[in-house]
Amino acid sequence: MPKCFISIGSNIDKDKNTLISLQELERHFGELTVSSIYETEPVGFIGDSFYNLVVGFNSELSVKEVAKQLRQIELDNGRTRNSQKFSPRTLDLDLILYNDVILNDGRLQIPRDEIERYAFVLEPLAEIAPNLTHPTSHISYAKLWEKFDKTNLKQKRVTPAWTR
Ligand code: PH2
Ligand code: MG
Repeated sequence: MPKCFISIGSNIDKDKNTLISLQELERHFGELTVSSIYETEPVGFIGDSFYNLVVGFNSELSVKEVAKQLRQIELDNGRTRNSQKFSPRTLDLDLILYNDVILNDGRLQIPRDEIERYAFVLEPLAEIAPNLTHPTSHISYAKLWEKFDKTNLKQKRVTPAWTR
């Protein structure tokens, strides 16, 4: 079964929205592999800190169907489609990997370039899938994270009360 990885981000009501996103993802897709939660400084704008994490699951659904369900979960949880990429968000669910599929059709980009660009995606991904290799660079996520420039890194693992 194809293996999917989703990057989760929230910086509005982040405790509530992160918890709901995990419940909803499990309801839609079944058993999840869940990374630690990272509290991260917003990248690209000034504002409240985010919770970021990555989850993995197996699904028989197509790439497009998975992406569609993610959009629906976002909308159900108060996400308004703001054209601004760098703005606060209640819940952002990005399909970052679908097996080794490489796709770029203007709407969907897989693998998302954010994997290699942003610590808030790469560190949680490397935590749950260290030995998996990136579909185009063929480098493992553990290695990519090891090589990542961590100067000025502004994120830390946290354990919100609802995870305990
Ligand atoms: N998402 C963005 C822009 N900036 N910064 C952090 N820390 N975490 C995010 O998830 C994030 C961001 C666009 O989706
Ligand atoms: Mg995003």
